[in-house]
Amino acid sequence: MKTKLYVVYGGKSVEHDISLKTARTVLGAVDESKFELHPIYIARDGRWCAPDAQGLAGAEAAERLVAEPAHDSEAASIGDILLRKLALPGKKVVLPLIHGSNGEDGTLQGLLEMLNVPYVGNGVLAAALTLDKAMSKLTLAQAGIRQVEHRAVLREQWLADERGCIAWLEDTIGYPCYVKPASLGSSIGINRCENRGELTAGIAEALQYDAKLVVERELPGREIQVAVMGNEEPIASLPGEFIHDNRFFDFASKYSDPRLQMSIPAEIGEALIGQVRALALQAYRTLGCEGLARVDFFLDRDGLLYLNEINALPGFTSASMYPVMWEKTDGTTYAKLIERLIDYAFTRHEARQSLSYERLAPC
Ligand code: G1L
Repeated sequence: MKTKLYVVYGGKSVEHDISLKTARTVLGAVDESKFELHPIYIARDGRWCAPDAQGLAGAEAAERLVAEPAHDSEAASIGDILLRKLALPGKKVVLPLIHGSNGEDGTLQGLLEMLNVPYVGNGVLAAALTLDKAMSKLTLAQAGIRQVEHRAVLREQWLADERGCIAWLEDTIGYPCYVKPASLGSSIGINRCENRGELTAGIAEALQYDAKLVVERELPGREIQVAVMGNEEPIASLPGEFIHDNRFFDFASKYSDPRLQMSIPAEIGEALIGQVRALALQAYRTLGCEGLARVDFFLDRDGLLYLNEINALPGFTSASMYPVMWEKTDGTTYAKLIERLIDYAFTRHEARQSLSYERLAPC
């Protein structure tokens, strides 16, 4: 019997369109002789839609849901849809392809835990931690992992004392720096600032996306990334590097700029390759990641590695760094990668089932 694969995509997020594109690619790639596809679309207004688009192939069904979101019963709640869908008999797994509040910040994972359904990717704690750059940096610092100098700023703090905030950031971080909303994945709301005017404008912009932001000192150097997957014994890919002339690229160019070249393995020498893979695994374990994550580093001119961030929701089209790194590391194709991630979802779920919820007699 085929495994039912519930792909949740869209979402009340500025990354809605990226999620759609990702879902299209995923649904078009999975082997339909092994999986029965069930798209679940979350519209921009947060409503959930999952009519039975029977007879349509996965990617087509996904398109139909986007084009006619009202197709579903009027006000289907998340709980209604999940309960109705997930009550179907048979082996099932959820693939959450969404970003942001009410999606991959741990809330959807919590709902799925309570429903006792296996799902791909990180659990509640790691999803919540990795979605908040300030919290993940704190946790990684505690583990002694080298990171770029940074400060977190809360909206209340900014509104109460703009001048004080600026003075503090100039003292501790300086220019050039980057301002980033604490919780977004792609380059949305991120700005490079070279002076007080740009920093003030950058903070105002980032605060439109999140009530918390981080300001990071710029570190001149190379950007190295490692793909990690697995649960208790995660494995790390060969490192990859983005080769680009301008150091920082905006949202549009990040997703479409053909000048952006990937180099895998990154040409950094055997010793650094070993170091960066080990560090990626250490960071993954520190944040309690499960399933997958992409770990991003800076390599400075002295050959020192700095952790930049852990992305538990990496770009995931067939041309994205994460899948391509695996392909170059061990030949795993895009479709096979999805199957491997689904296998990790099942093994984690099984391991959870064997936990004891009774007090055991001491042995
Ligand atoms: F399902 C996986 F593998 F866990 C997974 C889930 C989500 C991989 C990659 C992503 N990425 C995204 O959802 C996205 C942030 C690229 C779309 Cl919004």
